[in-house]
Amino acid sequence: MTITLYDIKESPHCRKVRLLAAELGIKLNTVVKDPRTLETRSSDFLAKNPNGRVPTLEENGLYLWESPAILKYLAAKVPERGLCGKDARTQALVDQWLFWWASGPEAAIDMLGWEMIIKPMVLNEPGKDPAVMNEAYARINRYLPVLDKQLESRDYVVGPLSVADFAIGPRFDRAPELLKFDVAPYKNIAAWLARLRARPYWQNA
Ligand SMILES: N[C@@H](CCC(=O)N[C@@H](CS)C(=O)NCC(=O)O)C(=O)O
Repeated sequence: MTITLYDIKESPHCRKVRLLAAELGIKLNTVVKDPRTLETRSSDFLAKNPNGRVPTLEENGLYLWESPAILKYLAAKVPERGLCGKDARTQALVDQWLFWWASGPEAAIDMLGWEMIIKPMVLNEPGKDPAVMNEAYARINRYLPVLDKQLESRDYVVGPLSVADFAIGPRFDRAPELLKFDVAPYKNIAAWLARLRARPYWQNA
């Protein structure tokens, strides 16, 4: 059965999905839908995802959106890898970190992305409002010590490799360059990212 990913190369949310598919050896049929040209606002696309956003996954009549849900769906296809957690306890911890990430730090990262990239480069608006950016940086810096502490005694976010690593790790890849924040001071996060980035597909996914 073909799995289609509606995708755009520059989207960090889409990249999470491509990375996990590479890890699991799942072949995706990628179809570019570029929000900048409003391809994601066509009635055809809105029927697949009423939010008009990528990533959106399609398989055999299922349309799935929100990257953490997509990550879990793909991981569930290869149960022997256990990337959703091998037991109820680990599964609950995977979910905890997914929800924490999406509702807290990632929301602040997206706030920065909107202000620093989308407004000035896509919407032709000034953006870069210092008040908004400072609020986002303050939130990020409140959350990163939590992740750093978690990684003090673990190789990956919940211990063994899981979808949580794919939800969180890729968001740091272009952060220094594009969003002007760096995790270098967080030694455990930096070491964990080095482990993820050593995976052979990581740079090109
Ligand atoms: N929470 C969503 C965020 C998806 C998202 O923000 N996608 C962006 C591309 S990175 C998009 O399609 N934006 C177009 C729009 O909002 O109109 C996820 O995790 O999948």
